[in-house]
Amino acid sequence: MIRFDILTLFPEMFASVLGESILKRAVQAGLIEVRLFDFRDWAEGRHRQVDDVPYGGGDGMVLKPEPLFAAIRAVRAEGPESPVTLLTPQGRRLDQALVQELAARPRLILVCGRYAGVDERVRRHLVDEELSIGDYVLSGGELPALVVIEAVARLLPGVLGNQDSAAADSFPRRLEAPQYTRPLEFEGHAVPEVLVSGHHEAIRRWRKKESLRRTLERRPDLLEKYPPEGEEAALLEELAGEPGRG
Ligand code: 4HQ
Repeated sequence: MIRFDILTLFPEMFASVLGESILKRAVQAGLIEVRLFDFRDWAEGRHRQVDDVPYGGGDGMVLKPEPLFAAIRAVRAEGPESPVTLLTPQGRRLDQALVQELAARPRLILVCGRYAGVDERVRRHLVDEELSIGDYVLSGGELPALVVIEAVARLLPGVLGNQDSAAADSFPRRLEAPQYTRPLEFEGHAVPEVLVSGHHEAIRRWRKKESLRRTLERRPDLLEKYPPEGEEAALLEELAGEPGRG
C-alpha cells in the first residue's frame, strides 16, 4: 500500500483518472490511497489569495509561500515521514528507474504548482526533491502527478492482476514487435503469414527480428546502451543485409 498525498488548487482534476480502470480497482482494493488537499484551504484573508505578482516584475503570478508552507507542514505531520516532491520541468526527469524507486516508498507527497510556479523559498526550504515528467510545458503539476501515480501504482503487487510483474517493472530494452488481431484481412491489408502459421519457433524469431528492426529505426540509442549479442546480433546482420526503404 502506498499513500499519495496531493497538494493542488484543482483537486477535481483527479477524480476521472482515479475513477476508471486499473487505478479505480487499485483504490478499491486498498492497494493505493490517494488523498487530495486543496492548499487554498490554508490561505488566509477574505480572498484566500494563493498567488501574487512577481517581485521585480514579469509575466504570470507566483504561488505565495504562506499557504503552501502551512499546507505542506500540516499534511506532512500526519502519517509516516516522507520527502516532499514538487512537480516541475526543472526537476529530475522521470524514467522507469525512478518510478521503481518511488514505488518502494510508503508514501509520496506531491506538490502541484500552477501559474508561473512557486516562490523560491518553497523550493529551497520545504521541497525535498523536484521531478519532471519531460521537456515540455504544462499549465500545472496535476497531470504530472497523475502520471506519477499511474506509473507507480502499476508496479505494486496485485494492481495489474494477471500480468507478469517482472515485465511490467522495467522499461523494455527493445521496442515491441508489431501486433495483430482479427480480422485476418482488413481493407486489403493482411496479417503477416508467419503469425498464423502455427510455427512457434518461426513466430518467436520473427517477433525478435521485427522488434530489433523497430528499435534500430526509432531508438538506436537503446542498441548502443544494450548491445545485441548472439541471436540478436545475427538478426541485426540480416537486417543490415536487407535492401533499405526510400
Ligand atoms: N509544469 N513535469 C508546474 C510542468 C511539468 C513537467 C509547468 C509544472 C508549470 C507550474 N511538471 N508548473 N513538464 O510542465 O512536471
